[in-house]
Amino acid sequence: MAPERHKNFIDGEWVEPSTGEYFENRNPACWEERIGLWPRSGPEDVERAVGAAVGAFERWRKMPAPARGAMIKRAGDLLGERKEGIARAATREMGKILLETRGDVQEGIDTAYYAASEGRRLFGHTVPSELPDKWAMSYRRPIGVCGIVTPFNFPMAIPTWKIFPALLCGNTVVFKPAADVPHTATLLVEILAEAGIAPGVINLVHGAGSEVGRALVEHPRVPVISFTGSTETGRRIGETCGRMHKRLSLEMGGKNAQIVMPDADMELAQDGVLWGAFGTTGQRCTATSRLLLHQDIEDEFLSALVERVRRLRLGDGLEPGTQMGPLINAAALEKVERYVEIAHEEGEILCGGRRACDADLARGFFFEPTVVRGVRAASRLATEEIFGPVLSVMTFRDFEEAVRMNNEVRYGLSSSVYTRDTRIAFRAMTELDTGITYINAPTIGAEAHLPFGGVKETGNGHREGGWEVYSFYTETKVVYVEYSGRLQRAQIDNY
Ligand code: UN1
Repeated sequence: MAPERHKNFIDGEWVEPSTGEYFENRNPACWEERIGLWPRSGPEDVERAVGAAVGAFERWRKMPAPARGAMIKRAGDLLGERKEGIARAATREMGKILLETRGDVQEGIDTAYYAASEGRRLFGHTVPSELPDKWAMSYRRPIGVCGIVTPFNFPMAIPTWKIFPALLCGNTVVFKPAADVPHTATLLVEILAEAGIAPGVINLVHGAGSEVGRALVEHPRVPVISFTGSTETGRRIGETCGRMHKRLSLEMGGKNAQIVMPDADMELAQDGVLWGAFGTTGQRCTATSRLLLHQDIEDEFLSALVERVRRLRLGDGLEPGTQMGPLINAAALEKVERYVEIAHEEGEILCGGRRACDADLARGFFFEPTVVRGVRAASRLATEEIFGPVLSVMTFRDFEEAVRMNNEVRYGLSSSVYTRDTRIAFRAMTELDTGITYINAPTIGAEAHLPFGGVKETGNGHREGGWEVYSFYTETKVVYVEYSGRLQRAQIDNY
């Protein structure tokens, strides 16, 4: 049977791409399994989508924010009703286990309900004027069309982190999902349309980053871009947005470390690193890719850990009992293989280190969970983002050295420390140079209602999630109201 052809969503209609071209979406756990065909769109499709979004903006921005919120609440309800089906579709196209894709959809539901309630806040300030009979206040206005460009690893959570707040604030959206996960994106946009969002307010254009993403970023009528993905792509987007004076939120790479102090609960720290390093097959920007162990506990900790890593069950994420799915595609697998070659030179591979090649697993992009010991702090393994199930282990003498090692990479998303010492915990909170620090918990697992983002080359100063993202999607407008009936000159007449 020929795989089903899917469409773009522009101005409230499901439409074929102007190019007439399609790409195939396949299951990374079993590459011969074809899921469907999605549009390989071109700049003309972006042009139409942006035109629709510009047209819809004037009406959408005038709808009261609580009414916009009610529609987003409805989208959250529909996500809840279809959670299982969406989670299955997501696992099938991107590989992570069902438990995780259910969590991914749940993050979308939580984000919807938070956004809906924000429709009844979107606070401005009322501030005393320095002059009599005069009021001063601020309120938040939408900006316009937002270009949303998202990665494969959280095919529901990340798009909703961006799209729901953008819409709630009164902006319209053109959404370009990663080409590895077009199905989940389609299911999300179907829900938004069903929730009553008017034509043109949400538009979906499938295709390649180099074509669709680029046309969107370079479009003069798209004043806001939000991107999650690699630091290299983010840098190029940043150059364009800088030149064009666009507002840009970047969420990029990580090289997150878990630090284990000698007084820690060792089993808890092992639970943490297993989940942090091998959850989502290591394909989270928050993944634990460095394990920093106090030198006194290294041998004991690693022998227990490696035994548990060896027992991790690889397989199709839809099968109950699977603990780790495949990598997303052939390019990801090759990248991991290249890093493991380096690992042979830069450290000692304690387990894993090769493609999983038993008959079933050989049909997909499976790589054995890998632990590398004796990695030098300045080596490529210790400093570059791998985005796969490869954990580099290093040791430190004291907490000061652990902090230095944590902070010396160019990224700064997430960090974690396991200790029972309150003093160390508080020092970690203040001294670790990352956007998020976990005490006695792994580097992954950020909650949807708190600001999410990193420092240094991980981001550009913005945060997603929580209350902060609403500042990103609005402009502050200040209003002064005079009722003294005379000219009062600020800074001159007040004293
Ligand atoms: C990402 O890795 O790209 O904190 C996002 C977490 C998730 C989000 C991760 N809630 O692990």
